[in-house]
Amino acid sequence: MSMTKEAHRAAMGHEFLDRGLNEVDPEIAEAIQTETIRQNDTLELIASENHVSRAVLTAMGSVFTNKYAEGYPGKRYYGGCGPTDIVENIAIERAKRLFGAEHANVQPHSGSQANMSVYFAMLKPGDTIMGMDLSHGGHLTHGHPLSYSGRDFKVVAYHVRKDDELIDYDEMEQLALEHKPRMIICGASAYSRIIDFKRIREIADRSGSLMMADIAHIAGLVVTGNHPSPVPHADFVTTTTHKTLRGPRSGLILCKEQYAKDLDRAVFPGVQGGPLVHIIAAKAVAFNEALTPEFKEYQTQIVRNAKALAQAVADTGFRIVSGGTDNHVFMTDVFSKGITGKDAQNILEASNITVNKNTIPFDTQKPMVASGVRIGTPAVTTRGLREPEMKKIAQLIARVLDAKGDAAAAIEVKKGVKELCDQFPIYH
Ligand code: DSN
Repeated sequence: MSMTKEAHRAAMGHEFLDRGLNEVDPEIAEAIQTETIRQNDTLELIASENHVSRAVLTAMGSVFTNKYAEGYPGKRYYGGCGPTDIVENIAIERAKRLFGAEHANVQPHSGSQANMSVYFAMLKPGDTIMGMDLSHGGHLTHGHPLSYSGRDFKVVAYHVRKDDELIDYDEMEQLALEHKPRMIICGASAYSRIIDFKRIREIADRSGSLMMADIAHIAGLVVTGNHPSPVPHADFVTTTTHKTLRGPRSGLILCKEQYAKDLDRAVFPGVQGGPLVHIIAAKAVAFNEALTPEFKEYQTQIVRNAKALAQAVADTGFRIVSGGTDNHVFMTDVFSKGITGKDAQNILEASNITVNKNTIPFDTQKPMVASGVRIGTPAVTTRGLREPEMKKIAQLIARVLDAKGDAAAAIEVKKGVKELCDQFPIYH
């Protein structure tokens, strides 16, 4: 006797397809719920984090996760890519419009893979590259010895000046003329001042170097005119899409048309296999959000908040690296009050304020200890906090750090954080 269609589907565990997460996997469902509560009850000051819209979350959780689509729109190695092509073409067009770029590749899974793809397209192992020293604010993938970028290439690092903690463009120029790097990499993960992309282009022209700007941190500021754009100057611009840009956790590359073919080949099949179509869909949604006037106001408020918070933290007696900020982030030298970055991070976390420890230029502590904490305003600005709340946050930070995290202070500050968070919920 043959099985009914329903019995056969049940025997294959087919009903799993339609069951909810709570039922199928309560452990993971509970962890997601706990994380949702943690985010709601936390002042998120990690400069590289943000809270995406429900629309972005929906696209990320869509059935496009089921699709293989190696190749590019109109040139795929798989059938059934019609809707995928629509999504990828929309994402490309929006990215080009948003940044004013000649060519966009929306397939990189992350910032690290975006950078790797540019190197793969233009460099050979053994070539010389020049990037900003990690401990001065650069990024692992800009030539740090522990990253692929430091393993495959000869690396020359430039720095900030000791006196004002600003990028030393004179040193950059002198090193570039001396070492003639194939590529100069600029952009930072812990630098609070405007980056002079025009000057870097001039240096690259003098040393015969390509120029790559990694704007992962400041992409949102760039597209809204809150930071000068590198697009007219750089041969390649890379970015993540989840920081100030407030999209899904992913990457993006922009370049001049002349490099388009080499770049696309480097991303796929050079560095990656099948693209994450659900994430590309979410990137398209985020780019659309970033094209609105509200996004410009949001980015402007991020900067206002960062300036207000840096000033208010300085008013409590902490030294701010370079004396303040022009963007979304600032580095607080907590060791100026005898606390290590590591201890400060832990003390603040116990009161539901999240930051990350970070080395500061010319740090005397090891990276895992560090003298600083990096503080950024993209996430708290998303949930609606403004300048008056920045003053409150600074007072909460100072209260618990000055008390070295003693129990009474921790409880009091946690209560203050909860009050602020309750006034500004993330998702209703
Ligand atoms: N981009 C780094 C950050 O700024 O947090 C992580 O790689």
